[in-house]
Amino acid sequence: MKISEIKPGKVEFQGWIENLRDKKNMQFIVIRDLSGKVQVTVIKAEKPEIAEIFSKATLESTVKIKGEAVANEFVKLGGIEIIPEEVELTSHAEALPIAEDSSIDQRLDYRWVDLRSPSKTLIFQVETTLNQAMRQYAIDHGCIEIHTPTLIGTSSEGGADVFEVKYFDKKAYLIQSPQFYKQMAMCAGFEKVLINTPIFRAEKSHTKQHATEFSGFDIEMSYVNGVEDVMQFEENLLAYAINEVAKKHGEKVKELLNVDIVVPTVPFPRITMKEAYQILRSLNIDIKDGDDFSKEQEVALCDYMEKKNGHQFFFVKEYPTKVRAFYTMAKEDEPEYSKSYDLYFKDVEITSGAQREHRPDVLKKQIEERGIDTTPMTDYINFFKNGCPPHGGFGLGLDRLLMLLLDLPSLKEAMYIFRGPDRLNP
Ligand code: AMO
Repeated sequence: MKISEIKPGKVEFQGWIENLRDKKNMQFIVIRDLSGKVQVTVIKAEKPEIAEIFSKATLESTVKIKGEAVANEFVKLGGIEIIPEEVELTSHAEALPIAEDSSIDQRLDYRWVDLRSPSKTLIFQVETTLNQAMRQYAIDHGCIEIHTPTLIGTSSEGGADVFEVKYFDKKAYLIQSPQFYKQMAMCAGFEKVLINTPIFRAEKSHTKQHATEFSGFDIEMSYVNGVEDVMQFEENLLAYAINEVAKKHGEKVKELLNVDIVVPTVPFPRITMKEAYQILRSLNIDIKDGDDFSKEQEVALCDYMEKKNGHQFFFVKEYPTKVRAFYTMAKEDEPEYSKSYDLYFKDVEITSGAQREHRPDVLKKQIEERGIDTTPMTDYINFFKNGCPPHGGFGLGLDRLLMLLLDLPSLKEAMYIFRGPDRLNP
């Protein structure tokens, strides 16, 4: 049974030795599992063989206990104590290699110990609910969930930040995005898809929001009339999922992490890139038309938008075509700007989205214009030669969303196991 289910009567449970006080005549042991803690009381004269086991046990060893739970108003932990009848030590713990005040990098070396606390477990309970609710919303709104490979024969986003792997006698790459596969699903008539997949980026960035491997949540949808359809889908999905997190974990998150989960109202504020340029210039920040944001410009814009709208999210849409990936559709009336967007949460970009160029001849031209060799892209371009509806979608970084939702200092805390330029272990 779980410790939280213990009531007076016969009990059998397992857990970790969290605390052990070995007195002259008695032992008081606190046992913990994920659901709670309970005190075990041993009267040495009555149970010498059990007292012997506990006298040799170390903190954080695990035990299996059979016994009698009895009410005792003097016991602080729930007014119940366990009088053990049988005790088996199921593992022995060596002295712990880290403490609460160890640095994050020391803690990551011993992540299995670092994670042993209710506030850390809560992060992953929140992630479970968040991801499940996002999937649920997508499935309820017509998405088919597809499982796509992480090995690919060509770089899927352009750019240099791709990991190369040996693939028998050829080269393969780890996906930087499931972009090609989700677009292929539109060519296959799937209409709407959802993908949860690991994503790899060979970026030597040491920031709070960069990892070399992270969890992507991707959506692609057909028959769109523009990027607005995609943005609406995303804002509704996020509002739904964050509301589910608030309902299920809001109180615990406040208690253990001192964070308020704010359920965002829809629609999220939106600005165009041209408006963003004007805002930045009004703040005396120099930015030229056609430029992408620097990190400082992003932070200044996020700060301005949050103060102006009292909303933690906002979209920036219609980026200059040249700063976006080759698959992005340009605006018909103004081709130097594109049908694209990014979504910001607090001060970080959490999503890129766009309507895609689905006409194979235009797509090929766009790839060439960016100086990318079209030969390895042949299969990708071929997807669109047998009919393909107008479509768009987005890619969201689940780890970034979780980090920001819980105000965690970096992805190192938000990811179960962090992968960065200097970290491949454990
Ligand atoms: P983009 O490259 O913007 O777009 O990536 C989408 C989202 O992935 C997250 N992200 C990261 N998270 C952690 N560490 C990183 N190094 C990292 N890089 C990106 C961010 C980002 O917004 N194919 C397009 C999406 C699309 O258009 O559908 C793409 O990959 O949250």
